[in-house]
Amino acid sequence: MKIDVLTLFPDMFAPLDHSIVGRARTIGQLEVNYINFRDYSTNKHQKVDDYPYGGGAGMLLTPQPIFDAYDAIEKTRPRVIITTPTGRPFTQRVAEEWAKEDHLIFLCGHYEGFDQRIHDELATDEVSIGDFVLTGGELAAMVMIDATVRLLPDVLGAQASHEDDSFSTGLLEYPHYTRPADFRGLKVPDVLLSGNHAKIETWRREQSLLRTHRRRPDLLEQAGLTETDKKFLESLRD
Ligand code: JFE
Repeated sequence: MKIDVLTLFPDMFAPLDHSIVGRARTIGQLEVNYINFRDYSTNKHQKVDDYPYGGGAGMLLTPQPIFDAYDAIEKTRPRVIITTPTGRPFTQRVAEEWAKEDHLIFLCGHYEGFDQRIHDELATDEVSIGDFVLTGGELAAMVMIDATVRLLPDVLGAQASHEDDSFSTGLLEYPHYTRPADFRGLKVPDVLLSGNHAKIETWRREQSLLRTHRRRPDLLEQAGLTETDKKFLESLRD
């Protein structure tokens, strides 16, 4: 996969080098380029922002530097992703779709965002990482890049497969324990030490259901519950 990031702050992406994204690049599954679109400004002071027509607070990113930076990228119909609080929610399903692509372009805004013509002419995907307002698109782009790149073949290596990740099953993951079995009197649940794999599987499923019921009841509607699952959830109400 190739990822091009158009940003005024390429240095903000340094943390990705220390993450799974660094590994993906090392093993040759990923190429990432950071393009500072200020370099494409034809303004004598390299300005990239301007006042909003109609008035109002704040500044907007002006089309020229971004269109020119975009035109300079060699490409055959990549997704062009804008991160914005007004986008549709970024989810695991979106990451799974993007992980199938061979080229992604991220446009990272600042100030109050982009002139609408950038959205209309360049963006294929407008996505939000949550209902809060960041100061710019870089942190949101890093989150999306991390979630997408870890799904590329071989990137997680010997680490766990992502099939049971929370959200892939539609439920939150069950609690995990490792050694010691007793830490300062805090015991690992007996069932996990029992060696009874059928009982362990039932316990894990019920813990997932319990956790999802308590923390994210909205997820239960889409979760594909069995009759046994539904009976267990009913029993929680008594
Ligand atoms: C930008 C800003 C006021 C945007 C209507 C570029 N999930 C998520 N939260 N925040 C962002 C994404 C995000 C992404 C890109 C951004 C915020 N801002 C700040 C300020 C109104 C805005 O959009 C600028």
